[in-house]
Amino acid sequence: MTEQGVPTKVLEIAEGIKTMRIRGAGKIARAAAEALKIATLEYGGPKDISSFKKYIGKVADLLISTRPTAVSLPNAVMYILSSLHRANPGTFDDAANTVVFSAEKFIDESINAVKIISETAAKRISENSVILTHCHSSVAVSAITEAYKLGRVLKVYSTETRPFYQGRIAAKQLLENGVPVVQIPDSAVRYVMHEVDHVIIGADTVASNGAVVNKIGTSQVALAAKEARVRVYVVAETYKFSPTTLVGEPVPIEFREPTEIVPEAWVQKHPRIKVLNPSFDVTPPEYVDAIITEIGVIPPQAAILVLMERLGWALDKIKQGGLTKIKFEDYAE
Ligand code: RUB
Repeated sequence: MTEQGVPTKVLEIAEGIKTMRIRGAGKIARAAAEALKIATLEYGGPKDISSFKKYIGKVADLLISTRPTAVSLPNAVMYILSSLHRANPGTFDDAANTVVFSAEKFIDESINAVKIISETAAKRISENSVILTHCHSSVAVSAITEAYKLGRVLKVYSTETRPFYQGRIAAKQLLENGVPVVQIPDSAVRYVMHEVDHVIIGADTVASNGAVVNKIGTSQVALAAKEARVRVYVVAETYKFSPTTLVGEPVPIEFREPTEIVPEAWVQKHPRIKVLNPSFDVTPPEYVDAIITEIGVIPPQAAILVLMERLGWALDKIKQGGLTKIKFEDYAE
């Protein structure tokens, strides 16, 4: 337990997300839900609802401050806090049970969503397909593996995904699942695209207009696919859809350290050099053939329907003016 009363394990999860030991939008969301559960079980403050809500709001703010782009993170936190808000608990025990229950429910539903998406996506992959994937999306890996088990995947081109090389994680996991993988540099995407049947990628955030925010380079992959008339499928759980984009909030793009791109010594040797390291980019809806979610296969333009169906509670909050600048410490009250 730290001085501020936040359990060490929770701080470790927050640090893990920040330093990308825990990464990928789905994993981040589940880790945040787990952190709220741990924070509740290890709460040592006064056993009244108001103190508990203040504390849990503080933990929520800490968690969502770790990485800005994947909306799965605030959506997971919001899912749990809004259930606390709606339950209107009469005792501390009721409040604590509500948080633990909805954290577990979020994690279970999230894992189940990945399973449903993978089964759905596998049906869209034709026999003997060559697939290209970018970065490491656990949903994309799972969907490709499912299709492979059905005997539909010939091989997978997996990009390195510079500068953090998440593509190596995708390649490793696919290989472990028996899928033949060819690792390529990001710059070889257009070179191989004529051989590719389907591009399958994950998402960090889907905006209300259907634009997909994913690892840097995704929009170039989609551009090359469109030129070659190759279908682009985005596999994404519904908690990756962003309610705040509906009221015009842009999706914040994370910029990471220059040293991920060039070594410190090189920067020191060339002090006038500037390095730009955006971690995500935006693929417009026209470059996406379908978004495969746990509630079905939709055209990106139908993102608004997903928001209404799955995140209606968040939209209500937005209408009341409460969610555009999320500050959970106030929201939990
Ligand atoms: C990971 C990334 C992934 C999405 C989806 O970025 O862009 O494609 O998060 O992943 P980072 P998943 O490595 O910077 O977190 O399907 O696992 O949720």
